Amino acid sequence: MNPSTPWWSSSVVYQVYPRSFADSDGDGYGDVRGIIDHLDHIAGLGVDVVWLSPIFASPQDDNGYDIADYQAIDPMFGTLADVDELTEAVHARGMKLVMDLVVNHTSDEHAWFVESRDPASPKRDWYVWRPARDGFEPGTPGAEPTNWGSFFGGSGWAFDEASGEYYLHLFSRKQPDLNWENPEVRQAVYAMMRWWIDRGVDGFRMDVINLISKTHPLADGAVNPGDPYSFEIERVANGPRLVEFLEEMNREVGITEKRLFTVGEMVACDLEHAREYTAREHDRLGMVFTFEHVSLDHAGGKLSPIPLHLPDLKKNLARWQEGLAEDGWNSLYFENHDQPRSVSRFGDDSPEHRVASAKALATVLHLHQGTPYVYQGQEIGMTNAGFTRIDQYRDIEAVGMHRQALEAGVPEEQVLAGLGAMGRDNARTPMPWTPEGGFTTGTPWLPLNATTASVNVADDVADPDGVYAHYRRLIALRRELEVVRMGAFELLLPEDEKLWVFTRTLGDERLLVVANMSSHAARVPLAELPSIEDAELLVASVHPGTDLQTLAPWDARVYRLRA
Ligand code: ISL
Repeated sequence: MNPSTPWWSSSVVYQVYPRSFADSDGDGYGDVRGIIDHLDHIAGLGVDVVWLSPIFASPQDDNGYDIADYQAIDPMFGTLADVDELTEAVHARGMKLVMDLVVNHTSDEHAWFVESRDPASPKRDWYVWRPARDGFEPGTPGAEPTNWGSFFGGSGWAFDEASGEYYLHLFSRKQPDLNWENPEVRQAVYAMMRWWIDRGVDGFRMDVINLISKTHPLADGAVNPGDPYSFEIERVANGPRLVEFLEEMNREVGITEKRLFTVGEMVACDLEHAREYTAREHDRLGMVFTFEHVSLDHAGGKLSPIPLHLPDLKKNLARWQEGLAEDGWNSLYFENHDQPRSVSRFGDDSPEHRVASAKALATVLHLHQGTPYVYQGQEIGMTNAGFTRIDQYRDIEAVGMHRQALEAGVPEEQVLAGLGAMGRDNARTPMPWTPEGGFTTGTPWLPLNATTASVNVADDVADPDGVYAHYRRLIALRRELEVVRMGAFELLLPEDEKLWVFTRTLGDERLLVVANMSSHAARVPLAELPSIEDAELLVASVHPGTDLQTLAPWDARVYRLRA
Protein backbone atom coordinates (compact mmCIF):
# COMPACT_ATOMS: atom_id res chain seq x y z
CA MET A 1 0.00 0.00 0.00
CA ASN A 2 1.12 3.53 -0.73
CA PRO A 3 2.85 4.71 2.46
CA SER A 4 0.96 7.99 2.35
CA THR A 5 -2.34 6.10 2.47
CA PRO A 6 -3.87 6.55 5.93
CA TRP A 7 -4.16 3.44 8.08
CA TRP A 8 -7.95 3.54 8.20
CA SER A 9 -8.17 2.97 4.47
CA SER A 10 -7.63 -0.70 5.22
CA SER A 11 -9.86 -0.75 8.31
CA VAL A 12 -13.33 -1.93 9.17
CA VAL A 13 -15.21 -0.26 12.03
CA TYR A 14 -17.68 -1.85 14.42
CA GLN A 15 -20.18 0.50 16.05
CA VAL A 16 -21.37 -0.27 19.57
CA TYR A 17 -24.53 1.36 20.87
CA PRO A 18 -23.67 0.80 24.52
CA ARG A 19 -27.12 0.99 26.07
CA SER A 20 -28.27 -1.90 23.88
CA PHE A 21 -25.12 -4.02 23.67
CA ALA A 22 -24.75 -6.03 26.88
CA ASP A 23 -25.91 -5.39 30.43
CA SER A 24 -23.51 -6.74 33.07
CA ASP A 25 -25.36 -5.58 36.19
CA GLY A 26 -29.00 -6.33 35.53
CA ASP A 27 -30.33 -2.76 35.45
CA GLY A 28 -31.71 -3.23 31.95
CA TYR A 29 -29.16 -0.96 30.26
CA GLY A 30 -26.02 -2.08 28.50
CA ASP A 31 -22.76 -0.92 30.06
CA VAL A 32 -19.00 -0.71 29.56
CA ARG A 33 -18.36 -3.95 31.44
CA GLY A 34 -20.82 -5.65 29.12
CA ILE A 35 -18.71 -4.47 26.19
CA ILE A 36 -15.53 -5.78 27.80
CA ASP A 37 -17.24 -9.14 28.39
CA HIS A 38 -18.22 -9.41 24.72
CA LEU A 39 -15.14 -7.95 23.10
CA ASP A 40 -14.17 -11.26 21.54
CA HIS A 41 -17.41 -11.26 19.58
CA ILE A 42 -16.28 -7.99 18.00
CA ALA A 43 -12.62 -8.91 17.60
CA GLY A 44 -13.68 -12.25 16.12
CA LEU A 45 -15.08 -10.44 13.12
CA GLY A 46 -11.62 -9.17 12.30
CA VAL A 47 -12.51 -5.48 12.60
CA ASP A 48 -9.85 -2.91 13.41
CA VAL A 49 -11.76 -0.14 15.10
CA VAL A 50 -14.49 -0.03 17.74
CA TRP A 51 -16.63 3.12 17.85
CA LEU A 52 -18.71 3.70 20.95
CA SER A 53 -21.85 5.84 20.87
CA PRO A 54 -21.77 8.29 23.82
CA ILE A 55 -21.24 6.91 27.32
CA PHE A 56 -20.67 10.26 29.05
CA ALA A 57 -22.64 11.74 31.93
CA SER A 58 -26.03 12.66 30.51
CA PRO A 59 -29.67 13.12 31.47
CA GLN A 60 -30.32 10.74 28.52
CA ASP A 61 -32.88 12.95 26.84
CA ASP A 62 -31.45 11.77 23.50
CA ASN A 63 -29.82 8.55 24.74
CA GLY A 64 -26.54 10.22 25.63
CA TYR A 65 -26.26 12.58 22.64
CA ASP A 66 -27.02 15.23 25.27
CA ILE A 67 -23.84 15.40 27.31
CA ALA A 68 -23.66 16.98 30.77
CA ASP A 69 -19.99 16.23 31.39
CA TYR A 70 -17.59 15.19 28.62
CA GLN A 71 -15.04 13.92 31.11
CA ALA A 72 -17.27 11.74 33.25
CA ILE A 73 -18.91 8.41 32.45
CA ASP A 74 -22.62 8.10 33.07
CA PRO A 75 -23.11 5.81 36.09
CA MET A 76 -25.52 3.77 34.02
CA PHE A 77 -22.58 2.76 31.83
CA GLY A 78 -19.91 2.42 34.52
CA THR A 79 -16.83 4.38 35.55
CA LEU A 80 -13.75 5.96 34.03
CA ALA A 81 -11.78 3.01 35.38
CA ASP A 82 -14.04 0.69 33.33
CA VAL A 83 -13.35 2.77 30.23
CA ASP A 84 -9.60 2.64 30.84
CA GLU A 85 -9.91 -1.12 31.16
CA LEU A 86 -11.94 -1.30 27.95
CA THR A 87 -9.37 0.83 26.13
CA GLU A 88 -6.64 -1.55 27.22
CA ALA A 89 -8.68 -4.60 26.28
CA VAL A 90 -9.42 -3.16 22.84
CA HIS A 91 -5.76 -2.36 22.29
CA ALA A 92 -4.69 -5.77 23.55
CA ARG A 93 -6.73 -7.29 20.71
CA GLY A 94 -4.99 -5.09 18.16
CA MET A 95 -7.97 -2.80 17.68
CA LYS A 96 -8.43 0.95 18.14
CA LEU A 97 -11.06 2.75 20.17
CA VAL A 98 -13.04 5.69 18.79
CA MET A 99 -15.32 7.88 20.91
CA ASP A 100 -18.37 9.84 19.87
CA LEU A 101 -17.70 13.58 19.97
CA VAL A 102 -20.93 15.54 20.41
CA VAL A 103 -19.96 19.19 20.37
CA ASN A 104 -22.53 20.95 18.22
CA HIS A 105 -24.52 21.01 21.43
CA THR A 106 -24.31 19.97 25.06
CA SER A 107 -27.01 19.01 27.51
CA ASP A 108 -28.82 21.90 29.18
CA GLU A 109 -27.54 20.26 32.37
CA HIS A 110 -23.89 20.77 31.39
CA ALA A 111 -22.16 23.17 33.84
CA TRP A 112 -21.33 25.46 30.90
CA PHE A 113 -24.99 25.92 30.04
CA VAL A 114 -26.11 26.20 33.65
CA GLU A 115 -23.67 29.09 33.98
CA SER A 116 -24.64 30.52 30.62
CA ARG A 117 -28.25 30.92 31.74
CA ASP A 118 -27.10 33.89 33.79
CA PRO A 119 -26.91 36.87 31.40
CA ALA A 120 -24.10 38.36 33.48
CA SER A 121 -21.99 35.21 33.32
CA PRO A 122 -18.76 35.14 31.30
CA LYS A 123 -20.20 31.99 29.70
CA ARG A 124 -23.34 33.72 28.42
CA ASP A 125 -21.79 33.85 24.95
CA TRP A 126 -20.84 30.15 24.99
CA TYR A 127 -24.32 29.34 23.63
CA VAL A 128 -26.53 31.04 21.07
CA TRP A 129 -28.75 33.46 22.98
CA ARG A 130 -30.98 35.96 21.17
CA PRO A 131 -33.71 38.40 22.19
CA ALA A 132 -37.27 38.00 20.92
CA ARG A 133 -38.10 39.07 17.38
CA ASP A 134 -38.48 42.84 17.02
CA GLY A 135 -41.93 44.04 17.95
CA PHE A 136 -42.92 40.79 19.71
CA GLU A 137 -43.50 40.21 23.39
CA PRO A 138 -40.87 37.64 24.52
CA GLY A 139 -42.38 34.23 25.06
CA THR A 140 -45.47 34.82 22.93
CA PRO A 141 -46.30 32.91 19.74
CA GLY A 142 -44.13 34.00 16.82
CA ALA A 143 -41.62 35.82 19.02
CA GLU A 144 -38.81 33.33 18.36
CA PRO A 145 -35.70 35.11 17.01
CA THR A 146 -35.90 33.18 13.70
CA ASN A 147 -38.32 30.70 12.16
CA TRP A 148 -35.86 27.79 12.38
CA GLY A 149 -37.25 24.38 13.25
CA SER A 150 -35.66 21.76 15.47
CA PHE A 151 -34.78 18.37 13.92
CA PHE A 152 -36.90 16.79 16.63
CA GLY A 153 -39.98 18.91 15.95
CA GLY A 154 -41.20 22.34 16.98
CA SER A 155 -39.19 25.54 17.06
CA GLY A 156 -35.41 25.47 17.22
CA TRP A 157 -35.55 28.15 19.94
CA ALA A 158 -36.47 27.75 23.59
CA PHE A 159 -37.65 30.65 25.70
CA ASP A 160 -35.86 31.24 28.98
CA GLU A 161 -38.24 32.97 31.42
CA ALA A 162 -35.50 34.15 33.76
CA SER A 163 -33.58 36.21 31.22
CA GLY A 164 -36.41 36.86 28.77
CA GLU A 165 -34.21 35.57 25.92
CA TYR A 166 -34.14 32.50 23.70
CA TYR A 167 -31.43 29.89 23.17
CA LEU A 168 -30.92 27.93 19.99
CA HIS A 169 -31.33 24.15 19.99
CA LEU A 170 -31.27 22.43 16.61
CA PHE A 171 -32.15 19.17 18.39
CA SER A 172 -34.20 18.86 21.62
CA ARG A 173 -34.63 21.79 23.99
CA LYS A 174 -32.35 19.89 26.34
CA GLN A 175 -29.58 20.11 23.69
CA PRO A 176 -28.59 23.80 23.45
CA ASP A 177 -26.21 24.59 20.56
CA LEU A 178 -22.73 25.74 21.53
CA ASN A 179 -21.56 29.04 20.06
CA TRP A 180 -18.53 28.03 17.99
CA GLU A 181 -17.91 31.66 17.06
CA ASN A 182 -16.53 32.07 20.59
CA PRO A 183 -12.84 31.01 20.69
CA GLU A 184 -13.11 30.01 24.36
CA VAL A 185 -15.70 27.39 23.45
CA ARG A 186 -13.44 25.96 20.79
CA GLN A 187 -10.44 25.82 23.11
CA ALA A 188 -12.51 24.09 25.79
CA VAL A 189 -13.59 21.45 23.27
CA TYR A 190 -10.03 20.88 22.04
CA ALA A 191 -8.74 20.56 25.62
CA MET A 192 -11.38 17.91 26.30
CA MET A 193 -10.43 16.04 23.11
CA ARG A 194 -6.74 16.09 24.11
CA TRP A 195 -7.70 14.73 27.53
CA TRP A 196 -9.34 11.71 25.89
CA ILE A 197 -6.40 11.19 23.54
CA ASP A 198 -4.07 11.22 26.53
CA ARG A 199 -6.21 8.50 28.08
CA GLY A 200 -5.58 6.30 25.04
CA VAL A 201 -8.52 6.98 22.74
CA ASP A 202 -7.59 6.71 19.04
CA GLY A 203 -10.02 9.10 17.44
CA PHE A 204 -13.53 10.49 17.17
CA ARG A 205 -16.78 10.09 15.33
CA MET A 206 -18.02 13.66 15.23
CA ASP A 207 -21.74 14.10 15.68
CA VAL A 208 -23.43 16.51 13.21
CA ILE A 209 -20.10 18.28 12.95
CA ASN A 210 -21.04 20.33 9.89
CA LEU A 211 -23.62 22.20 11.96
CA ILE A 212 -21.04 23.92 14.17
CA SER A 213 -20.68 26.94 11.87
CA LYS A 214 -23.97 28.75 11.30
CA THR A 215 -24.53 31.56 8.83
CA HIS A 216 -24.47 34.85 10.72
CA PRO A 217 -26.39 37.00 11.25
CA LEU A 218 -29.01 34.36 12.05
CA ALA A 219 -32.03 35.10 9.89
CA ASP A 220 -35.35 33.59 8.82
CA GLY A 221 -35.16 30.78 6.29
CA ALA A 222 -37.51 29.75 3.51
CA VAL A 223 -40.59 27.83 4.60
CA ASN A 224 -42.34 24.98 2.83
CA PRO A 225 -46.09 25.40 2.33
CA GLY A 226 -47.99 24.19 5.38
CA ASP A 227 -44.89 24.09 7.58
CA PRO A 228 -44.56 26.65 10.37
CA TYR A 229 -40.80 26.17 10.63
CA SER A 230 -37.93 26.58 8.24
CA PHE A 231 -35.46 23.82 7.46
CA GLU A 232 -33.40 25.78 5.01
CA ILE A 233 -30.37 23.69 5.74
CA GLU A 234 -27.84 26.10 4.22
CA ARG A 235 -28.42 28.42 7.16
CA VAL A 236 -27.14 25.89 9.67
CA ALA A 237 -25.01 23.35 7.78
CA ASN A 238 -21.63 23.67 6.03
CA GLY A 239 -21.37 27.25 7.27
CA PRO A 240 -18.75 29.81 6.26
CA ARG A 241 -16.33 28.99 9.11
CA LEU A 242 -16.65 25.19 9.11
CA VAL A 243 -13.39 24.52 7.29
CA GLU A 244 -11.55 26.97 9.50
CA PHE A 245 -12.92 25.27 12.65
CA LEU A 246 -12.06 21.78 11.36
CA GLU A 247 -8.52 22.83 10.55
CA GLU A 248 -8.09 24.55 13.88
CA MET A 249 -9.37 21.46 15.69
CA ASN A 250 -7.05 19.25 13.70
CA ARG A 251 -4.08 21.42 14.58
CA GLU A 252 -4.94 22.01 18.23
CA VAL A 253 -5.70 18.37 18.96
CA GLY A 254 -2.91 17.03 16.76
CA ILE A 255 -5.24 14.88 14.67
CA THR A 256 -3.07 14.50 11.59
CA GLU A 257 0.16 14.46 13.52
CA LYS A 258 -1.02 11.69 15.88
CA ARG A 259 -2.72 9.83 13.02
CA LEU A 260 -6.04 9.87 14.81
CA PHE A 261 -9.16 8.41 13.27
CA THR A 262 -11.90 10.91 12.41
CA VAL A 263 -15.25 10.60 10.73
CA GLY A 264 -17.59 13.58 10.55
CA GLU A 265 -21.30 12.89 10.58
CA MET A 266 -22.79 15.39 8.17
CA VAL A 267 -26.38 16.12 7.33
CA ALA A 268 -26.78 17.76 3.91
CA CYS A 269 -23.29 16.79 2.85
CA ASP A 270 -22.93 16.28 -0.88
CA LEU A 271 -19.96 14.97 -2.79
CA GLU A 272 -18.40 18.38 -3.29
CA HIS A 273 -18.52 19.09 0.43
CA ALA A 274 -17.12 15.65 1.22
CA ARG A 275 -14.22 16.26 -1.11
CA GLU A 276 -13.55 19.59 0.48
CA TYR A 277 -13.55 18.15 4.00
CA THR A 278 -11.57 14.96 3.33
CA ALA A 279 -9.02 15.98 0.68
CA ARG A 280 -5.61 14.77 1.84
CA GLU A 281 -3.76 17.96 0.99
CA HIS A 282 -5.69 19.56 3.87
CA ASP A 283 -5.75 18.47 7.47
CA ARG A 284 -9.47 18.31 8.12
CA LEU A 285 -11.25 14.97 8.43
CA GLY A 286 -10.46 11.37 7.56
CA MET A 287 -13.91 10.75 6.10
CA VAL A 288 -17.53 11.77 6.43
CA PHE A 289 -20.89 10.07 6.80
CA THR A 290 -23.22 11.36 4.14
CA PHE A 291 -27.00 10.94 4.29
CA GLU A 292 -27.61 10.85 0.54
CA HIS A 293 -27.97 7.09 0.11
CA VAL A 294 -30.09 6.68 3.23
CA SER A 295 -32.56 9.33 2.08
CA LEU A 296 -33.36 7.83 -1.34
CA ASP A 297 -36.32 5.92 0.05
CA HIS A 298 -37.91 8.90 1.79
CA ALA A 299 -40.59 10.74 -0.16
CA GLY A 300 -41.29 13.99 1.71
CA GLY A 301 -39.79 13.18 5.08
CA LYS A 302 -38.59 10.06 6.78
CA LEU A 303 -42.15 9.23 7.87
CA SER A 304 -43.17 8.82 4.23
CA PRO A 305 -41.01 5.94 3.03
CA ILE A 306 -41.18 4.84 -0.57
CA PRO A 307 -39.89 1.54 -1.95
CA LEU A 308 -36.23 1.65 -2.79
CA HIS A 309 -35.43 1.84 -6.49
CA LEU A 310 -32.23 -0.22 -6.66
CA PRO A 311 -30.66 1.77 -9.53
CA ASP A 312 -30.85 4.92 -7.37
CA LEU A 313 -28.89 3.29 -4.56
CA LYS A 314 -26.28 1.69 -6.83
CA LYS A 315 -25.75 4.85 -8.81
CA ASN A 316 -25.50 6.98 -5.70
CA LEU A 317 -22.78 4.81 -4.21
CA ALA A 318 -21.02 4.64 -7.58
CA ARG A 319 -21.02 8.43 -7.86
CA TRP A 320 -19.33 8.69 -4.46
CA GLN A 321 -16.86 5.95 -5.43
CA GLU A 322 -15.84 7.89 -8.50
CA GLY A 323 -16.00 11.27 -6.80
CA LEU A 324 -13.60 10.30 -4.03
CA ALA A 325 -11.43 7.91 -6.05
CA GLU A 326 -8.51 10.28 -6.51
CA ASP A 327 -8.71 12.20 -3.29
CA GLY A 328 -10.68 12.07 -0.07
CA TRP A 329 -12.10 8.85 1.33
CA ASN A 330 -15.49 7.12 1.57
CA SER A 331 -17.21 5.70 4.59
CA LEU A 332 -19.43 2.74 3.71
CA TYR A 333 -22.52 2.19 5.81
CA PHE A 334 -26.06 0.86 5.56
CA GLU A 335 -26.88 0.96 9.27
CA ASN A 336 -26.29 2.86 12.47
CA HIS A 337 -28.28 3.73 15.59
CA ASP A 338 -30.36 6.29 13.64
CA GLN A 339 -31.28 4.14 10.66
CA PRO A 340 -33.60 1.15 10.31
CA ARG A 341 -32.10 -2.32 9.91
CA SER A 342 -30.82 -2.76 6.37
CA VAL A 343 -32.14 -6.29 6.00
CA SER A 344 -35.68 -4.96 6.60
CA ARG A 345 -35.07 -1.84 4.53
CA PHE A 346 -33.04 -2.94 1.50
CA GLY A 347 -33.20 -6.72 1.90
CA ASP A 348 -35.96 -9.19 2.70
CA ASP A 349 -36.49 -9.93 6.39
CA SER A 350 -38.83 -12.89 5.86
CA PRO A 351 -37.52 -16.12 7.41
CA GLU A 352 -36.93 -17.47 3.92
CA HIS A 353 -34.65 -14.69 2.69
CA ARG A 354 -33.30 -12.91 5.77
CA VAL A 355 -29.90 -14.59 5.97
CA ALA A 356 -29.19 -14.55 2.25
CA SER A 357 -30.26 -10.93 1.87
CA ALA A 358 -28.18 -9.83 4.87
CA LYS A 359 -25.19 -11.56 3.29
CA ALA A 360 -25.86 -10.09 -0.15
CA LEU A 361 -26.08 -6.57 1.30
CA ALA A 362 -22.84 -7.12 3.20
CA THR A 363 -21.15 -8.41 0.06
CA VAL A 364 -21.93 -5.42 -2.11
CA LEU A 365 -21.12 -2.88 0.58
CA HIS A 366 -17.83 -4.44 1.64
CA LEU A 367 -16.62 -4.75 -1.94
CA HIS A 368 -16.82 -0.98 -2.42
CA GLN A 369 -13.82 1.19 -1.74
CA GLY A 370 -13.79 2.98 1.60
CA THR A 371 -14.04 2.17 5.29
CA PRO A 372 -16.95 -0.17 5.99
CA TYR A 373 -18.96 0.19 9.20
CA VAL A 374 -20.73 -2.72 10.86
CA TYR A 375 -23.42 -1.65 13.31
CA GLN A 376 -24.03 -4.02 16.23
CA GLY A 377 -26.52 -6.69 15.23
CA GLN A 378 -25.97 -6.15 11.50
CA GLU A 379 -23.41 -8.95 11.63
CA ILE A 380 -26.16 -11.44 12.55
CA GLY A 381 -28.79 -9.96 10.22
CA MET A 382 -31.01 -8.34 12.85
CA THR A 383 -34.35 -7.03 11.61
CA ASN A 384 -36.48 -3.99 12.46
CA ALA A 385 -38.16 -3.87 15.86
CA GLY A 386 -41.67 -4.49 14.55
CA PHE A 387 -43.30 -1.97 16.90
CA THR A 388 -46.95 -1.21 16.17
CA ARG A 389 -47.90 1.15 19.02
CA ILE A 390 -46.40 4.50 20.01
CA ASP A 391 -45.99 3.39 23.64
CA GLN A 392 -43.37 0.87 22.47
CA TYR A 393 -41.07 3.67 21.28
CA ARG A 394 -38.57 5.40 23.55
CA ASP A 395 -36.77 7.58 20.99
CA ILE A 396 -37.30 11.31 21.44
CA GLU A 397 -37.41 11.74 17.67
CA ALA A 398 -40.13 9.11 17.24
CA VAL A 399 -42.26 10.50 20.05
CA GLY A 400 -41.87 14.07 18.73
CA MET A 401 -42.62 13.14 15.12
CA HIS A 402 -45.67 11.17 16.19
CA ARG A 403 -47.06 14.09 18.19
CA GLN A 404 -46.41 16.60 15.46
CA ALA A 405 -47.84 14.44 12.69
CA LEU A 406 -51.04 13.83 14.66
CA GLU A 407 -51.34 17.57 15.32
CA ALA A 408 -50.99 18.16 11.59
CA GLY A 409 -53.87 15.73 11.00
CA VAL A 410 -51.90 12.79 9.61
CA PRO A 411 -53.79 9.54 10.37
CA GLU A 412 -52.09 7.64 13.21
CA GLU A 413 -51.97 4.45 11.15
CA GLN A 414 -49.82 6.22 8.62
CA VAL A 415 -47.53 7.68 11.28
CA LEU A 416 -47.01 4.27 12.88
CA ALA A 417 -46.32 2.72 9.50
CA GLY A 418 -43.71 5.40 8.85
CA LEU A 419 -42.06 4.87 12.22
CA GLY A 420 -42.23 1.11 11.80
CA ALA A 421 -40.22 1.42 8.62
CA MET A 422 -37.86 4.30 9.44
CA GLY A 423 -37.91 4.98 13.21
CA ARG A 424 -34.58 5.00 15.01
CA ASP A 425 -35.65 2.51 17.70
CA ASN A 426 -35.69 -0.16 14.96
CA ALA A 427 -31.94 -0.46 15.32
CA ARG A 428 -31.82 0.08 19.06
CA THR A 429 -33.43 -3.11 20.34
CA PRO A 430 -30.98 -4.94 22.62
CA MET A 431 -28.46 -7.40 21.22
CA PRO A 432 -29.97 -10.89 21.33
CA TRP A 433 -27.02 -12.93 22.57
CA THR A 434 -28.93 -16.18 22.98
CA PRO A 435 -32.32 -17.57 21.91
CA GLU A 436 -33.59 -16.52 25.37
CA GLY A 437 -32.14 -13.02 25.04
CA GLY A 438 -29.02 -12.96 27.18
CA PHE A 439 -28.85 -9.17 27.10
CA THR A 440 -29.85 -8.57 30.72
CA THR A 441 -31.00 -10.45 33.79
CA GLY A 442 -33.39 -7.55 34.47
CA THR A 443 -35.97 -5.76 32.37
CA PRO A 444 -34.46 -4.40 29.15
CA TRP A 445 -34.94 -0.65 28.62
CA LEU A 446 -36.39 -1.41 25.17
CA PRO A 447 -38.08 -4.72 24.40
CA LEU A 448 -35.97 -7.35 22.69
CA ASN A 449 -36.86 -8.07 19.11
CA ALA A 450 -39.70 -10.58 18.80
CA THR A 451 -37.48 -12.66 16.52
CA THR A 452 -34.86 -13.33 19.23
CA ALA A 453 -35.55 -17.07 19.43
CA SER A 454 -34.44 -17.41 15.81
CA VAL A 455 -32.22 -14.35 15.27
CA ASN A 456 -29.49 -14.33 17.91
CA VAL A 457 -25.73 -14.32 18.23
CA ALA A 458 -25.33 -17.85 19.60
CA ASP A 459 -27.19 -19.51 16.73
CA ASP A 460 -25.77 -17.35 13.98
CA VAL A 461 -22.15 -17.58 15.08
CA ALA A 462 -22.45 -21.38 15.36
CA ASP A 463 -23.61 -21.60 11.75
CA PRO A 464 -20.77 -21.78 9.23
CA ASP A 465 -23.21 -20.37 6.67
CA GLY A 466 -24.48 -17.68 9.01
CA VAL A 467 -24.27 -13.93 8.58
CA TYR A 468 -21.40 -13.53 11.06
CA ALA A 469 -19.23 -16.03 9.20
CA HIS A 470 -19.94 -14.16 6.00
CA TYR A 471 -18.86 -10.83 7.50
CA ARG A 472 -15.68 -12.48 8.77
CA ARG A 473 -14.94 -13.66 5.27
CA LEU A 474 -15.55 -10.23 3.73
CA ILE A 475 -13.43 -8.46 6.34
CA ALA A 476 -10.61 -10.95 5.84
CA LEU A 477 -10.82 -10.42 2.10
CA ARG A 478 -10.27 -6.67 2.53
CA ARG A 479 -7.17 -7.45 4.54
CA GLU A 480 -5.92 -10.03 2.03
CA LEU A 481 -6.48 -8.21 -1.24
CA GLU A 482 -5.22 -4.79 -2.10
CA VAL A 483 -7.71 -4.65 -4.96
CA VAL A 484 -10.53 -4.58 -2.37
CA ARG A 485 -8.93 -1.66 -0.60
CA MET A 486 -7.59 0.28 -3.54
CA GLY A 487 -9.03 -1.03 -6.80
CA ALA A 488 -10.79 1.31 -9.21
CA PHE A 489 -14.56 0.92 -9.13
CA GLU A 490 -16.79 0.51 -12.16
CA LEU A 491 -20.55 0.04 -11.99
CA LEU A 492 -22.00 -2.23 -14.70
CA LEU A 493 -25.67 -2.57 -15.68
CA PRO A 494 -26.55 0.63 -13.75
CA GLU A 495 -30.23 0.55 -14.71
CA ASP A 496 -30.84 -3.10 -13.82
CA GLU A 497 -33.51 -3.22 -11.14
CA LYS A 498 -32.47 -6.52 -9.62
CA LEU A 499 -28.77 -6.97 -10.22
CA TRP A 500 -25.95 -5.05 -8.55
CA VAL A 501 -22.85 -5.62 -10.65
CA PHE A 502 -19.45 -3.95 -10.54
CA THR A 503 -15.77 -4.53 -11.03
CA ARG A 504 -12.74 -3.51 -8.99
CA THR A 505 -9.43 -3.24 -10.80
CA LEU A 506 -5.89 -2.69 -9.61
CA GLY A 507 -3.09 -3.37 -12.07
CA ASP A 508 -3.84 -6.83 -13.45
CA GLU A 509 -5.94 -7.83 -10.44
CA ARG A 510 -9.64 -7.69 -11.20
CA LEU A 511 -12.73 -8.62 -9.21
CA LEU A 512 -16.25 -8.99 -10.51
CA VAL A 513 -19.14 -8.64 -8.06
CA VAL A 514 -22.52 -9.90 -9.23
CA ALA A 515 -25.46 -9.80 -6.84
CA ASN A 516 -29.12 -10.54 -7.22
CA MET A 517 -30.68 -8.01 -4.86
CA SER A 518 -34.18 -9.43 -5.12
CA SER A 519 -36.28 -12.27 -3.73
CA HIS A 520 -36.80 -13.75 -7.20
CA ALA A 521 -34.45 -15.58 -9.47
CA ALA A 522 -32.68 -13.25 -11.89
CA ARG A 523 -31.14 -13.78 -15.31
CA VAL A 524 -27.67 -12.36 -15.76
CA PRO A 525 -26.86 -10.91 -19.20
CA LEU A 526 -23.49 -12.66 -19.35
CA ALA A 527 -22.61 -11.18 -22.72
CA GLU A 528 -22.51 -7.74 -21.16
CA LEU A 529 -20.10 -8.76 -18.38
CA PRO A 530 -16.41 -9.65 -18.37
CA SER A 531 -15.91 -13.37 -18.87
CA ILE A 532 -15.74 -15.51 -15.76
CA GLU A 533 -14.02 -18.31 -17.58
CA ASP A 534 -11.40 -19.76 -15.23
CA ALA A 535 -12.33 -17.17 -12.63
CA GLU A 536 -12.02 -18.06 -8.97
CA LEU A 537 -15.14 -17.72 -6.84
CA LEU A 538 -13.96 -15.96 -3.68
CA VAL A 539 -17.22 -15.29 -1.87
CA ALA A 540 -20.82 -16.40 -2.28
CA SER A 541 -23.84 -15.48 -0.20
CA VAL A 542 -25.73 -18.70 -0.99
CA HIS A 543 -24.38 -22.04 -2.18
CA PRO A 544 -24.19 -21.13 -5.81
CA GLY A 545 -25.33 -23.20 -8.70
CA THR A 546 -22.67 -23.99 -11.24
CA ASP A 547 -23.33 -21.19 -13.67
CA LEU A 548 -23.89 -17.49 -13.38
CA GLN A 549 -26.65 -17.40 -15.96
CA THR A 550 -29.45 -17.56 -13.40
CA LEU A 551 -28.98 -16.28 -9.90
CA ALA A 552 -31.06 -17.48 -6.98
CA PRO A 553 -32.69 -14.81 -4.77
CA TRP A 554 -30.03 -12.78 -2.94
CA ASP A 555 -27.21 -14.76 -4.54
CA ALA A 556 -24.19 -12.42 -4.37
CA ARG A 557 -20.82 -13.56 -5.68
CA VAL A 558 -17.32 -12.19 -5.86
CA TYR A 559 -15.10 -13.57 -8.63
CA ARG A 560 -11.41 -13.03 -9.10
CA LEU A 561 -10.99 -12.82 -12.84
CA ARG A 562 -8.17 -14.37 -14.77
CA ALA A 563 -5.55 -11.75 -15.60
O1 ISL B 1 -31.59 10.11 11.93
C1 ISL B 1 -31.74 11.25 11.60
C2 ISL B 1 -32.08 11.62 10.22
O2 ISL B 1 -33.47 11.79 10.12
C3 ISL B 1 -31.76 12.32 12.60
O3 ISL B 1 -32.71 11.91 13.50
C4 ISL B 1 -30.48 12.47 13.37
O4 ISL B 1 -30.77 13.16 14.52
C5 ISL B 1 -29.42 13.22 12.65
O5 ISL B 1 -29.05 12.39 11.65
C6 ISL B 1 -28.19 13.54 13.52
O6 ISL B 1 -27.76 12.44 14.25
C7 ISL B 1 -26.87 12.58 15.30
O7 ISL B 1 -27.14 13.70 16.15
C8 ISL B 1 -28.33 13.66 16.92
C9 ISL B 1 -28.56 12.33 17.61
O8 ISL B 1 -29.90 12.27 18.04
C10 ISL B 1 -28.29 11.16 16.71
O9 ISL B 1 -28.44 9.95 17.41
C11 ISL B 1 -26.89 11.34 16.17
O10 ISL B 1 -26.44 10.25 15.44
C12 ISL B 1 -28.22 14.77 17.92
O11 ISL B 1 -27.05 14.65 18.66
